[in-house]
Amino acid sequence: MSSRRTYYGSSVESAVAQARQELGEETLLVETGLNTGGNRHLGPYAVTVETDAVFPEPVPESPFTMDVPSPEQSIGGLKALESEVGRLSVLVRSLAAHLPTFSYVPELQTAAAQLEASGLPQALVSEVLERVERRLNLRQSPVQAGDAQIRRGIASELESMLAVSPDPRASDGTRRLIALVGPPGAGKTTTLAKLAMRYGVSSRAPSVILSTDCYRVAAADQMRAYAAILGLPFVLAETPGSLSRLLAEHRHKEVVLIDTPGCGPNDQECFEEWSLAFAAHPEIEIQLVLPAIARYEDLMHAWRRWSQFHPVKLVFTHIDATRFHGGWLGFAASTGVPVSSLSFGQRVPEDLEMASKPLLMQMLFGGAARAASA
Ligand SMILES: Nc1nc2c(ncn2[C@@H]2O[C@H](COP(=O)(O)OP(=O)(O)OP(=O)(O)O)[C@@H](O)[C@H]2O)c(=O)[nH]1
Ligand SMILES: [Mg+2]
Repeated sequence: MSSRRTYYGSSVESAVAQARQELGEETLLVETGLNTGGNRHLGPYAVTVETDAVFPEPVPESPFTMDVPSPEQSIGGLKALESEVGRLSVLVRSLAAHLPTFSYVPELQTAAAQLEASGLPQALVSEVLERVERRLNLRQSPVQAGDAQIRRGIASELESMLAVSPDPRASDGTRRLIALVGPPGAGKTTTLAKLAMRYGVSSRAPSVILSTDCYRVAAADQMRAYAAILGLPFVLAETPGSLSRLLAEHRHKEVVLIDTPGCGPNDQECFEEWSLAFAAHPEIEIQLVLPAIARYEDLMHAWRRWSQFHPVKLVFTHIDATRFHGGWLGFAASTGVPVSSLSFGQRVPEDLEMASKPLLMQMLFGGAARAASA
């Protein structure tokens, strides 16, 4: 049985073409004219054709039509969704990190904001302030604590979480062997030169500077030049295997200072080889050199990587390049590893200070806190 069907278009020709494409060239045109119905959005012209084809019942158009995406579009969409969810979860975490601040007693709220702004991780800020709150009985006491008292409380809690160890450990009673390890550009070579001045030249102890930095072209030249200026002998351990031999050759030196290459994340081989070579010499005190300008999370990341060398002390450099000292202090408190020294600039040897708790607190609060905690 034949039936009639209407097609629409921007012209009669395009409506007919559409009908023929769908129903075949033999389609019989029965009527043409202007589209005056309620579906004018389909085109101003209408053509009606007769056909024997059977059509399913038209499904009413839903006001909530949805395009069905192709598989490629679905994958792209999922990826976009995934990245949006990731972005939102970071945002939520960072917002959540600030929420507990509101539960501090009013006396601690300014201190909380200042400590967080310094880069001290939020968990540590909460821990310190909760301790201060208990110690000063701030929830119950009707007497308001003054700023100086709160600051002293914070300094004293933080000091109890931090360790310092400025003097190198003496193995065999007198010998001091120090190796500086750490990320590229952290300041290992410069710091080693400062230590060489302090422990080698100033103390007049028989000393040697040893470098294992033979990976990059002329890398050891910087250390060699410092050794020449300081008037100390310099030796280069060209392979991890040669470390033991050179240490044996210099066993009568009281001070042995070892510079190492800043193996990056892509130098895994260099990393593995040297960490094994150092593991065979527990008499060497390994100090991890890290830039104070790095964020707490970056320092933690570096710690996970460099702990393969089993560092027993921390040196923070580039202290002069930041005003926010909570990140590295929080890192030192979280790891519990003692801080040995702080580097405040490039000058050898002036810009190195041995670590002390008052100095660390001074960095966090400025001079007033140092006086308060002293
Ligand atoms: N402002 C400032 N610059 C520093 C400090 N310590 C080192 N530097 C500078 O930072 C740069 C890198 O220092 P290096 O001592 O060569 O660092 P490194 O860790 O030996 O670097 P690699 O051997 O390449 O891994 C040099 O220009 C230093 O002068 C510091 O405490 N403050
Ligand atoms: Mg170096």
